[in-house]
Amino acid sequence: MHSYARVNMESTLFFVLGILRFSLATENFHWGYHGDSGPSYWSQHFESCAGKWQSPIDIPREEDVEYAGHLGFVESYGYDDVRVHTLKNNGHSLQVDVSGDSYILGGGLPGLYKVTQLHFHWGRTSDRGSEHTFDGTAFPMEMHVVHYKKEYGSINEALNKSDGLAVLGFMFKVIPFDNVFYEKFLKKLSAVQYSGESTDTWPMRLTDILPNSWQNLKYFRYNGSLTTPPCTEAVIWTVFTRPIYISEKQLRQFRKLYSNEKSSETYEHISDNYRPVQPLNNRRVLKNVRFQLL
Ligand SMILES: *[C@@H]1O[C@H](CO)[C@@H](O)[C@H](O)[C@H]1NC(C)=O
Ligand SMILES: CC(=O)N[C@H]1CO[C@H](CO)[C@@H](O)[C@@H]1O
Ligand SMILES: [Zn+2]
Repeated sequence: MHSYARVNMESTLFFVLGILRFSLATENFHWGYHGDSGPSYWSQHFESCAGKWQSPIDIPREEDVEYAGHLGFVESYGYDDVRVHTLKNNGHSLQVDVSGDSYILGGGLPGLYKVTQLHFHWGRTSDRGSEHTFDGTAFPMEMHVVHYKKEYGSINEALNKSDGLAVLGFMFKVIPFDNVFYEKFLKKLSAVQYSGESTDTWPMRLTDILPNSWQNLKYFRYNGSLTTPPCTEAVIWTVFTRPIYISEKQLRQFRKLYSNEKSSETYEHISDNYRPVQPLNNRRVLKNVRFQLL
Protein backbone atom coordinates (compact mmCIF):
# COMPACT_ATOMS: atom_id res chain seq x y z
CA MET A 1 0.00 0.00 0.00
CA HIS A 2 2.65 2.36 1.16
CA SER A 3 5.05 1.62 -1.68
CA TYR A 4 2.25 1.54 -4.22
CA ALA A 5 1.31 5.07 -3.27
CA ARG A 6 4.93 6.13 -3.55
CA VAL A 7 5.39 4.63 -6.97
CA ASN A 8 2.19 6.23 -8.03
CA MET A 9 3.32 9.60 -6.76
CA GLU A 10 6.66 9.27 -8.47
CA SER A 11 5.12 8.44 -11.78
CA THR A 12 2.68 11.32 -11.41
CA LEU A 13 5.61 13.60 -10.71
CA PHE A 14 7.46 12.30 -13.73
CA PHE A 15 4.39 12.81 -15.81
CA VAL A 16 3.92 16.38 -14.60
CA LEU A 17 7.60 17.16 -15.10
CA GLY A 18 7.38 15.65 -18.54
CA ILE A 19 4.53 17.92 -19.52
CA LEU A 20 6.30 20.90 -18.00
CA ARG A 21 9.51 20.15 -19.82
CA PHE A 22 7.67 19.66 -23.06
CA SER A 23 5.72 22.90 -22.78
CA LEU A 24 8.79 24.85 -21.67
CA ALA A 25 10.74 23.56 -24.62
CA THR A 26 7.91 24.51 -26.93
CA GLU A 27 7.51 27.94 -25.41
CA ASN A 28 11.21 28.66 -25.61
CA PHE A 29 11.26 27.75 -29.25
CA HIS A 30 10.63 30.81 -31.36
CA TRP A 31 10.08 29.43 -34.79
CA GLY A 32 11.48 31.26 -37.75
CA TYR A 33 12.86 30.68 -41.21
CA HIS A 34 16.61 30.65 -40.63
CA GLY A 35 19.22 28.68 -38.71
CA ASP A 36 18.15 26.44 -35.84
CA SER A 37 14.65 27.91 -35.66
CA GLY A 38 14.08 27.21 -39.36
CA PRO A 39 11.60 24.87 -41.07
CA SER A 40 13.69 21.72 -40.66
CA TYR A 41 13.49 22.14 -36.84
CA TRP A 42 9.77 22.87 -36.61
CA SER A 43 8.71 19.23 -36.30
CA GLN A 44 10.80 18.80 -33.13
CA HIS A 45 8.41 21.17 -31.43
CA PHE A 46 5.25 20.87 -33.50
CA GLU A 47 4.36 17.28 -34.27
CA SER A 48 2.07 18.06 -37.20
CA CYS A 49 4.94 19.66 -39.14
CA ALA A 50 6.15 16.09 -39.79
CA GLY A 51 2.73 15.04 -41.12
CA LYS A 52 1.99 13.41 -44.45
CA TRP A 53 -0.25 16.16 -45.84
CA GLN A 54 1.92 19.22 -45.49
CA SER A 55 2.03 22.50 -47.41
CA PRO A 56 3.31 24.09 -49.53
CA ILE A 57 3.86 21.74 -52.46
CA ASP A 58 5.32 21.94 -55.92
CA ILE A 59 2.29 21.89 -58.22
CA PRO A 60 3.11 19.36 -60.97
CA ARG A 61 3.29 20.16 -64.67
CA GLU A 62 -0.09 21.29 -66.03
CA GLU A 63 -0.39 18.19 -68.18
CA ASP A 64 0.01 16.02 -65.09
CA VAL A 65 -2.66 17.79 -63.04
CA GLU A 66 -6.02 16.05 -63.08
CA TYR A 67 -8.84 18.09 -64.62
CA ALA A 68 -11.94 18.17 -62.38
CA GLY A 69 -14.61 20.16 -64.21
CA HIS A 70 -17.13 19.63 -61.42
CA LEU A 71 -15.17 22.00 -59.18
CA GLY A 72 -16.26 25.03 -61.18
CA PHE A 73 -15.35 28.48 -59.95
CA VAL A 74 -15.06 29.79 -56.43
CA GLU A 75 -17.92 32.17 -55.69
CA SER A 76 -17.92 34.91 -53.15
CA TYR A 77 -20.38 37.19 -51.53
CA GLY A 78 -19.72 40.38 -49.71
CA TYR A 79 -16.13 40.37 -50.93
CA ASP A 80 -16.56 43.85 -52.40
CA ASP A 81 -17.53 45.11 -48.96
CA VAL A 82 -14.58 43.61 -47.15
CA ARG A 83 -12.28 46.31 -45.87
CA VAL A 84 -8.63 46.05 -45.14
CA HIS A 85 -8.55 47.56 -41.68
CA THR A 86 -5.41 46.69 -39.73
CA LEU A 87 -1.90 46.09 -41.01
CA LYS A 88 0.48 44.41 -38.65
CA ASN A 89 4.00 43.14 -38.53
CA ASN A 90 3.80 39.83 -36.65
CA GLY A 91 7.54 39.18 -36.87
CA HIS A 92 7.08 36.51 -39.53
CA SER A 93 5.05 38.36 -42.12
CA LEU A 94 2.94 41.37 -42.93
CA GLN A 95 -0.57 40.45 -41.83
CA VAL A 96 -3.70 42.28 -42.88
CA ASP A 97 -6.83 41.90 -40.79
CA VAL A 98 -10.07 42.52 -42.60
CA SER A 99 -13.51 43.52 -41.43
CA GLY A 100 -16.90 42.77 -42.88
CA ASP A 101 -18.94 39.64 -43.35
CA SER A 102 -17.80 37.92 -46.45
CA TYR A 103 -17.76 34.33 -47.58
CA ILE A 104 -16.51 32.11 -50.31
CA LEU A 105 -18.42 29.03 -51.42
CA GLY A 106 -18.71 26.75 -54.44
CA GLY A 107 -15.55 25.72 -56.22
CA GLY A 108 -15.89 22.27 -54.65
CA LEU A 109 -15.65 23.72 -51.11
CA PRO A 110 -17.81 21.80 -48.62
CA GLY A 111 -19.70 24.81 -47.21
CA LEU A 112 -19.37 28.50 -46.51
CA TYR A 113 -15.98 29.92 -45.51
CA LYS A 114 -15.58 33.29 -43.81
CA VAL A 115 -12.63 35.53 -44.61
CA THR A 116 -10.48 36.47 -41.63
CA GLN A 117 -6.99 37.69 -42.59
CA LEU A 118 -4.39 37.71 -45.30
CA HIS A 119 -0.60 37.79 -45.28
CA PHE A 120 2.41 37.50 -47.54
CA HIS A 121 5.50 35.35 -48.06
CA TRP A 122 8.40 36.84 -50.01
CA GLY A 123 12.04 36.36 -51.00
CA ARG A 124 15.10 38.47 -50.37
CA THR A 125 15.47 38.60 -54.13
CA SER A 126 12.88 38.09 -56.83
CA ASP A 127 14.05 34.65 -57.95
CA ARG A 128 12.29 33.14 -54.92
CA GLY A 129 9.76 33.93 -52.21
CA SER A 130 6.55 32.05 -52.99
CA GLU A 131 5.66 28.98 -50.97
CA HIS A 132 3.98 27.02 -53.72
CA THR A 133 5.94 26.53 -56.89
CA PHE A 134 4.63 25.63 -60.35
CA ASP A 135 6.62 22.75 -61.79
CA GLY A 136 9.69 23.96 -59.93
CA THR A 137 9.23 27.65 -60.69
CA ALA A 138 9.07 30.02 -57.71
CA PHE A 139 7.57 33.53 -57.71
CA PRO A 140 8.86 36.59 -55.83
CA MET A 141 5.89 36.70 -53.45
CA GLU A 142 2.71 34.80 -52.54
CA MET A 143 -0.39 36.08 -50.76
CA HIS A 144 -2.64 33.88 -48.63
CA VAL A 145 -6.23 34.87 -47.98
CA VAL A 146 -7.38 32.80 -44.99
CA HIS A 147 -10.99 31.70 -44.41
CA TYR A 148 -12.50 29.36 -41.82
CA LYS A 149 -15.63 27.26 -42.18
CA LYS A 150 -18.57 29.28 -40.90
CA GLU A 151 -20.29 26.38 -39.14
CA TYR A 152 -17.25 25.87 -36.89
CA GLY A 153 -17.71 29.39 -35.51
CA SER A 154 -14.07 30.36 -34.96
CA ILE A 155 -10.66 29.77 -36.43
CA ASN A 156 -9.58 27.78 -33.36
CA GLU A 157 -12.46 25.35 -33.68
CA ALA A 158 -11.86 25.10 -37.41
CA LEU A 159 -8.21 24.18 -36.91
CA ASN A 160 -9.36 20.95 -35.34
CA LYS A 161 -11.25 19.85 -38.48
CA SER A 162 -9.82 18.46 -41.70
CA ASP A 163 -12.00 20.86 -43.75
CA GLY A 164 -11.68 23.73 -41.26
CA LEU A 165 -9.84 26.29 -43.37
CA ALA A 166 -9.91 27.37 -46.99
CA VAL A 167 -6.90 29.40 -48.10
CA LEU A 168 -6.67 31.19 -51.44
CA GLY A 169 -3.11 31.54 -52.74
CA PHE A 170 -2.05 34.18 -55.25
CA MET A 171 1.38 34.51 -56.86
CA PHE A 172 3.09 37.80 -57.74
CA LYS A 173 5.05 38.70 -60.82
CA VAL A 174 7.39 41.65 -61.32
CA ILE A 175 6.52 44.34 -63.85
CA PRO A 176 8.46 47.57 -64.50
CA PHE A 177 5.85 49.88 -62.99
CA ASP A 178 3.99 50.19 -59.68
CA ASN A 179 0.68 48.53 -58.95
CA VAL A 180 -1.40 51.56 -57.94
CA PHE A 181 -3.72 49.53 -55.73
CA TYR A 182 -0.81 48.28 -53.67
CA GLU A 183 0.62 51.77 -53.42
CA LYS A 184 -2.25 52.67 -51.09
CA PHE A 185 -1.33 50.28 -48.38
CA LEU A 186 2.41 50.19 -48.96
CA LYS A 187 2.34 53.84 -47.87
CA LYS A 188 1.37 52.53 -44.43
CA LEU A 189 4.31 50.16 -44.08
CA SER A 190 6.49 52.75 -42.37
CA ALA A 191 4.18 52.40 -39.34
CA VAL A 192 4.80 48.65 -39.04
CA GLN A 193 8.56 48.39 -39.55
CA TYR A 194 9.09 46.40 -36.35
CA SER A 195 7.56 43.20 -35.01
CA GLY A 196 4.47 43.81 -32.91
CA GLU A 197 3.55 47.10 -34.55
CA SER A 198 0.18 47.61 -36.17
CA THR A 199 -1.72 50.43 -37.77
CA ASP A 200 -5.22 51.06 -38.98
CA THR A 201 -5.58 51.73 -42.65
CA TRP A 202 -8.21 53.86 -44.23
CA PRO A 203 -10.85 51.53 -45.60
CA MET A 204 -9.66 49.79 -48.68
CA ARG A 205 -11.49 47.12 -50.62
CA LEU A 206 -10.08 43.61 -50.46
CA THR A 207 -10.90 43.07 -54.13
CA ASP A 208 -8.55 45.92 -55.06
CA ILE A 209 -5.54 43.83 -54.10
CA LEU A 210 -6.66 40.63 -55.85
CA PRO A 211 -6.33 39.96 -59.59
CA ASN A 212 -9.22 41.32 -61.68
CA SER A 213 -12.29 39.06 -61.69
CA TRP A 214 -10.41 36.49 -59.63
CA GLN A 215 -13.55 34.37 -59.27
CA ASN A 216 -13.44 33.42 -62.94
CA LEU A 217 -9.89 32.20 -62.90
CA LYS A 218 -8.21 28.90 -63.15
CA TYR A 219 -6.88 27.35 -59.96
CA PHE A 220 -5.24 24.26 -58.51
CA ARG A 221 -6.86 22.40 -55.60
CA TYR A 222 -5.39 20.05 -53.01
CA ASN A 223 -5.69 19.16 -49.32
CA GLY A 224 -2.85 20.33 -47.09
CA SER A 225 -1.79 22.24 -44.00
CA LEU A 226 -0.84 25.57 -42.50
CA THR A 227 2.62 26.45 -43.85
CA THR A 228 3.70 27.79 -40.44
CA PRO A 229 3.76 26.06 -37.03
CA PRO A 230 1.68 24.29 -35.80
CA CYS A 231 1.35 23.04 -39.43
CA THR A 232 -2.18 21.78 -38.78
CA GLU A 233 -3.57 19.63 -41.59
CA ALA A 234 -6.84 21.50 -41.85
CA VAL A 235 -6.52 23.42 -45.10
CA ILE A 236 -8.29 23.12 -48.43
CA TRP A 237 -5.89 24.92 -50.75
CA THR A 238 -6.94 26.90 -53.83
CA VAL A 239 -3.90 28.23 -55.67
CA PHE A 240 -4.59 30.58 -58.58
CA THR A 241 -2.44 30.62 -61.68
CA ARG A 242 -2.90 34.23 -62.75
CA PRO A 243 -0.41 36.43 -60.90
CA ILE A 244 -0.80 39.80 -59.28
CA TYR A 245 1.59 42.35 -60.77
CA ILE A 246 3.94 44.41 -58.64
CA SER A 247 7.14 46.40 -59.16
CA GLU A 248 10.57 45.59 -57.79
CA LYS A 249 10.46 48.89 -55.90
CA GLN A 250 7.23 47.84 -54.17
CA LEU A 251 8.63 44.41 -53.29
CA ARG A 252 11.61 46.12 -51.67
CA GLN A 253 9.25 47.73 -49.18
CA PHE A 254 8.20 44.30 -47.91
CA ARG A 255 11.86 43.28 -47.64
CA LYS A 256 12.60 46.27 -45.40
CA LEU A 257 10.33 45.07 -42.58
CA TYR A 258 12.10 43.80 -39.45
CA SER A 259 11.46 40.51 -37.67
CA ASN A 260 12.52 42.07 -34.34
CA GLU A 261 10.78 44.37 -31.94
CA LYS A 262 11.83 48.00 -31.91
CA SER A 263 13.56 47.56 -28.51
CA SER A 264 15.80 44.73 -29.79
CA GLU A 265 19.55 44.97 -29.75
CA THR A 266 19.97 43.44 -33.17
CA TYR A 267 17.78 43.64 -36.22
CA GLU A 268 17.11 41.30 -39.05
CA HIS A 269 14.86 41.86 -42.02
CA ILE A 270 11.93 39.55 -42.64
CA SER A 271 13.13 37.82 -45.75
CA ASP A 272 12.80 34.44 -47.37
CA ASN A 273 9.83 33.82 -45.06
CA TYR A 274 8.65 30.86 -47.05
CA ARG A 275 8.61 27.18 -46.14
CA PRO A 276 10.26 24.83 -48.68
CA VAL A 277 7.92 22.57 -50.64
CA GLN A 278 6.81 19.38 -48.92
CA PRO A 279 6.36 15.86 -50.34
CA LEU A 280 3.06 15.31 -52.15
CA ASN A 281 2.75 11.75 -50.73
CA ASN A 282 0.14 10.51 -53.21
CA ARG A 283 -2.22 13.41 -52.70
CA ARG A 284 -4.36 14.46 -55.63
CA VAL A 285 -3.92 17.87 -57.21
CA LEU A 286 -6.88 19.02 -59.31
CA LYS A 287 -7.50 21.90 -61.72
CA ASN A 288 -10.89 23.45 -62.36
CA VAL A 289 -10.45 24.36 -66.04
CA ARG A 290 -8.65 22.56 -68.81
CA PHE A 291 -7.19 25.59 -70.56
CA GLN A 292 -7.12 29.28 -69.82
CA LEU A 293 -5.17 32.08 -71.35
CA LEU A 294 -3.61 34.34 -68.76
C1 LIG B 1 -9.81 16.44 -49.72
O1 LIG B 1 -10.36 15.69 -48.65
C2 LIG B 1 -11.76 15.48 -48.74
C3 LIG B 1 -12.21 14.79 -47.48
O2 LIG B 1 -11.46 13.65 -47.25
C4 LIG B 1 -12.07 14.70 -50.01
O3 LIG B 1 -13.47 14.52 -50.12
C5 LIG B 1 -11.56 15.49 -51.21
O4 LIG B 1 -11.77 14.75 -52.41
C6 LIG B 1 -10.08 15.77 -51.06
N1 LIG B 1 -9.66 16.67 -52.15
C7 LIG B 1 -8.68 16.38 -52.98
C8 LIG B 1 -8.36 17.39 -54.02
O5 LIG B 1 -8.03 15.34 -52.90
C1 LIG C 1 -8.72 16.70 -37.09
C2 LIG C 1 -8.29 16.88 -35.68
O1 LIG C 1 -7.33 17.57 -35.41
N1 LIG C 1 -9.06 16.31 -34.76
C3 LIG C 1 -8.81 16.41 -33.32
C4 LIG C 1 -9.78 17.36 -32.66
O2 LIG C 1 -9.64 17.37 -31.25
C5 LIG C 1 -9.86 16.08 -30.65
C6 LIG C 1 -9.84 16.25 -29.14
O3 LIG C 1 -8.79 17.08 -28.73
C7 LIG C 1 -8.80 15.12 -31.17
O4 LIG C 1 -8.99 13.85 -30.62
C8 LIG C 1 -8.91 15.03 -32.70
O5 LIG C 1 -7.88 14.21 -33.21
ZN1 LIG D 1 0.82 31.87 -45.54
